[in-house]
Amino acid sequence: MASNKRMKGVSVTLPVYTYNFATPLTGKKSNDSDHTHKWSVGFKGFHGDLSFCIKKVVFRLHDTYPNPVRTIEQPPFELQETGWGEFEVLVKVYFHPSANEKAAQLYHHIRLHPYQDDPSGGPWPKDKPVTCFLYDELVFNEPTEAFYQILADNNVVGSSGLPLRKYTGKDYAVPPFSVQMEQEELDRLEKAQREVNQQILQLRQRRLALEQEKVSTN
Ligand code: SLL
Repeated sequence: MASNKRMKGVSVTLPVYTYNFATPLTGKKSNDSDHTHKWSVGFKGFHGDLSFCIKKVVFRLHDTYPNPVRTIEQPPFELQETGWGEFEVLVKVYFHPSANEKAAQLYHHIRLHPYQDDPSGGPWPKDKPVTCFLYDELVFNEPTEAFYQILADNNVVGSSGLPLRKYTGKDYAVPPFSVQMEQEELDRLEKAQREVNQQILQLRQRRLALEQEKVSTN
């Protein structure tokens, strides 16, 4: 029997990401269009198909678009468009009513330009899609017993769903996030923290030495 009782003190995290891919438009454009790129924007999780808990995703585009509010009701929660400029999309994620959760709001910045050379050296190839991935987490605090069961049945409880190792293949559509990447980031932060602590220590000692010098010359 599905229960709407909330589970006190329980919190479940669902790691997700938003993405966009963009390539320049080639070939003849219609005269009244100033669009330069075709692009897609989307929302995904790391646990495979999320339609077990997500009812629809609404993408709110820049006001220069006709009908800027676009609703996608089934996976892939992805939208294709063309345009000329970069902007922030509001991504509103709606859960099935049985989840008893409010809609979540994420933001994705649509990137059209590479802003860097190709990692292999040389300029960015014209036909290589520009990609932008943003990691996020949906946190369900005190879910209902029924929703918790759905999350558990879909392996969300107790597993981030993130791959262990960094992806080294060539598929541009694969997000870069992994347990390894997270660990490397934590290591970088820890190293930076150690360096800052070391500098603080050195500066304190220097100040002390200067103060003692001042006392002895007075
Ligand atoms: C910019 N702040 O100036 C941004 C706004 C808006 C992009 C970018 C519209 C397409 C259309 C389009 O590409 N808007 O007119 O249908 O770069």
